[in-house]
Amino acid sequence: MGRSRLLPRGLIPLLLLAACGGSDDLLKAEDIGFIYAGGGGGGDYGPSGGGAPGRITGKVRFQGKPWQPRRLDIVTADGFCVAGHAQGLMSEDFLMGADGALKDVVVYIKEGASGAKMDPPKEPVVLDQLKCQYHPHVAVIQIGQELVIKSSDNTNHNVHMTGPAVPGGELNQSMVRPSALPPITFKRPEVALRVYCDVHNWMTAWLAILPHPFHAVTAEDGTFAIENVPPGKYRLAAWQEKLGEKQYVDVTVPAGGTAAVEFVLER
Ligand SMILES: [Cu+2]
Repeated sequence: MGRSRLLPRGLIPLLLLAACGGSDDLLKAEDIGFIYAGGGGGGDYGPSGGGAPGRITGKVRFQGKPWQPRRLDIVTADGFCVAGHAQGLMSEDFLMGADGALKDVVVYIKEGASGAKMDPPKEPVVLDQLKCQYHPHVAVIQIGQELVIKSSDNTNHNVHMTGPAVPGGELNQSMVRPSALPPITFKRPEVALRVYCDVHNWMTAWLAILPHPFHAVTAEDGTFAIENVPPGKYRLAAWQEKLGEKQYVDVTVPAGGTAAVEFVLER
C-alpha cells in the first residue's frame, strides 16, 4: 500500500482549503486546531505550524544477545499446513539480519500527533491466512480503517482477538475454507493487538492500531520511512513483539525535508 496515498499531497494547502470551508478532503476543520495544538501530546511536541510536509527515515537495529530462530512444530497439527511447507516453518517473532537489522518493528509517532484525527485511508488492511501463516505478520491500521481478514486455505482456521480495542471486546471466528470476513474497524488505539489461530498455535499476527497515519513497519533490512509528516518536533516509539515498546527517539522534521533517525534496541 502506498504510504503517500494515506495523506493528501501536503497538509498545509489542505489546511488552507479547510480553513476556507471549501474542502471536503481528508481533514475536518475541527481537527486542524487539534493538530496545531500538538495533538494532545504535551507542549513539547507537535507541528511547528508551517511549511511543506517532510519525512522521517531510519533504521532499527538490535544489539545484544538475540533470540534464535526456532523450527515450529507443525507436523502434529494439520496435513494441509505440512504440505504447504516441505522445509518446515520457522518462528517469526524475532527476525534479525546479519548486521542486527530488525524486521517487523513498528515505528510510529508517539507524541506530537496522537490526537490528530485524520480520516483513515480508503484501502483496507488485508490480513490473509495463507499456508497456515498470517500475511503480513505485523501490520499497522489506522482507527476507522477497514480490516479484512481472509483465508486462502482449504483448512480450518479460527481467527481470534480480544481486548478493549476489538469491536465488542472479542472476535472469534472459524473459517473453514477460502473466504473473507466482513470488514471490521477499530475505535481505539493499541500497540499492538495479538491476532491468533486457535487451531494452529504457531499462527500469530500483530496489529498496531493508531489514531494517525504517521507510522511504518521495518523492512527486512531494518529500514523504514514515514511520509507526509508536518514539520515539527515529535517523539517516536519503536515496538517489537519480543521486546515490546522499547525506545523513544525525538526527531525534528524540517519543512519539506527528511529527518533521519536510528534505533538501537536491547533486551
Ligand atoms: Cu489456523
